[in-house]
Amino acid sequence: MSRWEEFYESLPPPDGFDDAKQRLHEFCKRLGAKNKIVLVTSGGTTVPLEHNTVRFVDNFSAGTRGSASAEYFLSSGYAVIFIFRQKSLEPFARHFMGLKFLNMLEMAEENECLSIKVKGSHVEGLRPVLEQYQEAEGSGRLLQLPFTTLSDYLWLLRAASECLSSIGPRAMLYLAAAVSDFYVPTDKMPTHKMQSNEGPPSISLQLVPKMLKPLVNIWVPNAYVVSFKLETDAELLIKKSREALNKYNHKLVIANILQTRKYKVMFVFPNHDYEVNLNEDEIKKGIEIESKIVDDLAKKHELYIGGMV
Ligand code: PAZ
Repeated sequence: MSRWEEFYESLPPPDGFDDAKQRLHEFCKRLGAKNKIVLVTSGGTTVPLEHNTVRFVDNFSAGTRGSASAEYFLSSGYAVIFIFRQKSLEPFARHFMGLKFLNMLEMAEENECLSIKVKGSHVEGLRPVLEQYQEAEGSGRLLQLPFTTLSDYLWLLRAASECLSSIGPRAMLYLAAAVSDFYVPTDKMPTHKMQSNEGPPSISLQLVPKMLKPLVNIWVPNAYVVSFKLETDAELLIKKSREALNKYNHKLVIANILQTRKYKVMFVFPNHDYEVNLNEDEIKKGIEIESKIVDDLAKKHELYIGGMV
């Protein structure tokens, strides 16, 4: 048995997994015959430190990249499977979150009747978001499946990839989630909450096997697979992206640096690379880099489907 198979053996599928699998099958069956389908992964995975989990290791990812990209894929005609970290940003809903949402509203009292409405200054901005959301809902082209832990994520990733294999090159995988490289094996985890009166815990993290390998070679071999690489040291970015391409044989790595990820990424191919960025003017206008990323990818995917790359 390979390391990745052993890994799945050791981690039970999450609650509700059969239902998620059923929804994936139904989605791919209904839309797969005629459409391009993209799997977008988004947000960070947690790594539990106890079976009855009170504490866990997490990461910074807010789900901006994935949720914004999902919207742009929908408006480019794709059906979208959105596998996202529970409570991270979601397509469309991201425009209405937290104080940002409350600041869009105002109260009005007329004939002793209180109503709450969207402030006039926000109506035009929200209209396209609502229209796109209603279109995506109406056409059933968006399937959202949440995860929390690394294990939840990996089970969903494999199930979605296997479903997508039925549509061959019309499938794209856009793996933007920040997935932990380390985990605590089930048999090394305490059952109950760690107690501080027992002294500082010694936690031994193990390496998670790289799932890109079976994904590209076994689960969904004909899809257009795009992975993301995040680094904090710019010196490593291109080198590590190329290493990943050589190792896993997928199509493209989108490489980004933590601090500049919202306005600059590198598209890294086996033999060339280029920057996709936003200029000052585009940033001021509120243009999102994901619109450019998706635009570029949709063209490349079309060439791939036509057998040109
Ligand atoms: O979710 P977000 O918008 O805050 O961040 C996006 C990102 C940096 C997680 C994504 O662009 C990315 O690089 N994902 C892969 C991370 C990695 O495992 O290297």
